[in-house]
Amino acid sequence: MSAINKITTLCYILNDQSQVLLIMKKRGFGIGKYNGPGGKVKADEEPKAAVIREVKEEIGLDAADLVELGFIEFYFPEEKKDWNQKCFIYSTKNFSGALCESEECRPQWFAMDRIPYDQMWDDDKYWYPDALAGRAVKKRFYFDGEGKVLRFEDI
Ligand code: 8OG
Repeated sequence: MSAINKITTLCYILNDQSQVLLIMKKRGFGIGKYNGPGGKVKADEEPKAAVIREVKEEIGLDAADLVELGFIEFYFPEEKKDWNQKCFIYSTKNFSGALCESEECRPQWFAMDRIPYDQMWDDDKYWYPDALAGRAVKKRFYFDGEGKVLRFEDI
């Protein structure tokens, strides 16, 4: 198995109406897909600080009291091994500030039972139900070159 090449983060912001805030990525990696806000962890940065920074940059909110839900490892074929990553997952119900669209993405609330899995990464349907219910997530996914899940396992 090739090595992990980057550390990334995702944050699931939940409101009192059982909705989750997703972003439609307008550019870069994952363009055209809904995802949680988040992104790459910089050198010398803690994952939790990184995800707070990304939420602010991407959608203008200050996220607080983050709950650590675990992590997911993504492994790609040899020619795409640069994408191999370990992604730390967080959620929170505590946020403030004005929600806004950025050049990178457009935020949108979704009812938890109406997640648009057909417009998301192929793996998401396998672990969102746990993450959105606040259950720990520790999984490893193996993808083909087109981003389709070949198999996955609990760690
Ligand atoms: O900084 P950048 O936009 O490159 O970070 C990529 C973001 O995309 C990061 O938050 C992790 C996330 N991401 C992947 N693959 C997958 C995936 O298969 N599912 C989900 N939900 N997110 C992913 O890179």
